[in-house]
Amino acid sequence: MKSRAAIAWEAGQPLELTEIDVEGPKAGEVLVRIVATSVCHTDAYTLSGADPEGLFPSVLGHEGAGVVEEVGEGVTGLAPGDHVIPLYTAECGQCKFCLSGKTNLCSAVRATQGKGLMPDGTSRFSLGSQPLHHYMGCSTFSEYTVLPEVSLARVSKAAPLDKICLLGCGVTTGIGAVLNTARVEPGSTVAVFGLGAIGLAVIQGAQMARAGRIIAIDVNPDKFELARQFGATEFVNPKDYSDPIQQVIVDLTDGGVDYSFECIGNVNVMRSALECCHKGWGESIIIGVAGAGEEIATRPFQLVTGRVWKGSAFGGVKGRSELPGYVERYMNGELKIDEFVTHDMPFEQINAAFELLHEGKSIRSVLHY
Ligand code: NAD
Ligand code: AHE
Ligand code: ZN
Repeated sequence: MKSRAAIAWEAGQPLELTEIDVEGPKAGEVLVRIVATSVCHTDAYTLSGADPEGLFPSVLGHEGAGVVEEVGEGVTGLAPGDHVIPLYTAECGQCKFCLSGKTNLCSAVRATQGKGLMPDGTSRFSLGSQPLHHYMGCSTFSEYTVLPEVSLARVSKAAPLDKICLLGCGVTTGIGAVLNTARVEPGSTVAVFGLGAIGLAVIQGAQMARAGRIIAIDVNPDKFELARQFGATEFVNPKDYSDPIQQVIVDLTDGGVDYSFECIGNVNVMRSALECCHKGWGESIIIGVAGAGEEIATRPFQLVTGRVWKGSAFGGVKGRSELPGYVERYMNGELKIDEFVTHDMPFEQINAAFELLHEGKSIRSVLHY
């Protein structure tokens, strides 16, 4: 079938809007009509050429929501008409990872996903004779996309797809990093580096966890007002200080924070986020994604003296079993999503959505097909 899509032909170039060919679902696969998708910084990171797994040409996009159109042979858990959120972290429920009870990282489709292919090693996307790569197992920048059944969470039909698409990545990642990865306790002092969708979702999670102080840090002061609305209690622009930012935070907090979160993808800030943690117990969670070849560093003494460095992927959330509950909490008014949507636009304006993100003018732009 034909599908409206945006193709990433090469690193650093705008996406090309065109009509591509999408093959129907094979065994264990599902054809989904994406109704809305947003642009996450990770899409921009891969398009920039910094992603060691980045492949071109490809159909990017991983923060979307849609409706099942057709299921392949052997698919039993989904049917046409179901509302779904694509998952870049699948949940098969059967692999060593899923059975461990220790992680949300599932191994069922991850190897082929990283190669831009479906589990059988082929692509469902093409333009003429040119095959196109899938991206993060989702490719939500095509109106019609094909995913493995294990990469789809079935959610309530009552929820607006143009809002819950943000649960496909940003909102869930930030909240989950607080509640699952860090397990922030009531009364804790929390520092959040970077106030895009991920950082704001961390702030929301910290408020849900009843943190005592939530320190919001960004070099763009335009981000502070929304951070305040999400529950941040203090605001720090590193540009206002001559001291290193870790020293500024340590001075503000009588020796350091209980938890810090890096939501930027900057390895220097990752170090600062670790080093602003309190001696003996402070934990720093890396959420930001850094470019090929970049590495983190600190003095081992920082860890010897009790600080802990952790990372979090999709907030430690198991998508098929837990995302329906996130959707319910949104519908019950227990979880904010609408506030992240700073722009709504037709899918055709996708390159403008990337520009707004780069310019720091948007939190999330939702694209409507
Ligand atoms: P974003 O671009 O919307 O937000 C980043 C924020 O960081 C901006 O507000 C920017 O002003 C700020 N910033 C930049 N440099 C800074 C500095 N030196 N000090 C303080 N603030 C600084 O991005 P986003 O969509 O919120 O994504 C944030 C990061 O999280 C990206 O690296 C993205 O790839 C990553 N991410 C990871 C996961 C995961 O599962 N681990 C999921 C989603 C996104
Ligand atoms: N491809 C990159 C890694 C990118 C990365 O870390 N991705 C996050 C999700 S970012 C969503 O916006 C993730 O979940 N990682 C775990 C995984 O299995 O990919 C690289 O460095 O190779
Ligand atoms: Zn993302």
